[in-house]
Amino acid sequence: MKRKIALITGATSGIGAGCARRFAQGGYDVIVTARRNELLQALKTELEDAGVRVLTLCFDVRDREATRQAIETLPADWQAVDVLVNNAGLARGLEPEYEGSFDDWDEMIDTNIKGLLNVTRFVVPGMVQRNSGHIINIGSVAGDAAYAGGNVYCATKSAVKAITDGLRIDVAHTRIRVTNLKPGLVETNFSNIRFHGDDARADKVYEGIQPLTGNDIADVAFFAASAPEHVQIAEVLVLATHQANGTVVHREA
Ligand code: NDP
Ligand code: 8X3
Repeated sequence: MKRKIALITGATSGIGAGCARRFAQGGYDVIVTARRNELLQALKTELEDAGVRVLTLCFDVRDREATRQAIETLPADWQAVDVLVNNAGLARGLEPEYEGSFDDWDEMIDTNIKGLLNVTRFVVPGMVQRNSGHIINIGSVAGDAAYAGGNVYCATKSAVKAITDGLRIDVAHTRIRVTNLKPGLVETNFSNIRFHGDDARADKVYEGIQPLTGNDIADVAFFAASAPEHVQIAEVLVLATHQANGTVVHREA
């Protein structure tokens, strides 16, 4: 039987790296993408040592032409992507909207919205042609409601919800499934990036609570992909046990 192929964006860290490992462990060949090639190569070596077929694609999802080039020139035996995990993304800053950085806003909008759309636009036509596939977009609890300082990041994740719902409508006549997977607090490089390398501030985000891990989210993504073909897990919110929503977190002293 032909092995399935999963393409995971943002696979050099956190949730994306977890997904690469989980799908690989679950019998998929994996296409791993991100901008940091040395980390992609290390992941490739690790997974290949475990007997997995791996293809690396180094590109920035904000660069539409590079994205097109990477996906349209996939080797023939890698073209039939079964699962796309649109994970590459980031938050920048936590300032009030009236003091936000234009550069931070552009980076979030260009990556989380336009980048996700770029990858979708080049991968999904093949799925439609094959009448088969699964797109798992990594949204967020932040897309459910704004929180203090979340403004533009929350807006990008609300956009992921609308884009995911829209795609699900547009492929309803096919066998393609579309999932919005919305994590809460996951300890990855997310907060280090959000606070521009202020690691002490990043650590505080996860103080007093056991956060989720990238592997926890990967397990849910793999579960959604493994559901029977007639079952479409359309949306799933995954929170740490002591997190109730985007603003209510119980922290132990
Ligand atoms: P990490 O910072 O650990 O990982 C982000 C990944 O995205 C990296 O592999 C990075 O790779 C990649 N990436 C970022 N920008 C680009 C780009 N322009 N082009 C290609 N790849 C890019 O964070 P997480 O794992 O936490 O984040 C993954 C996703 O999960 C994001 O969409 C985030 O919004 C979402 N999320 C995270 C939560 C959390 O609490 N951590 C909660 C809810 C959602 P590289 O730098 O090598 O390009
Ligand atoms: C990441 C979760 O709550 O830090 O999307 O925005 S949160």
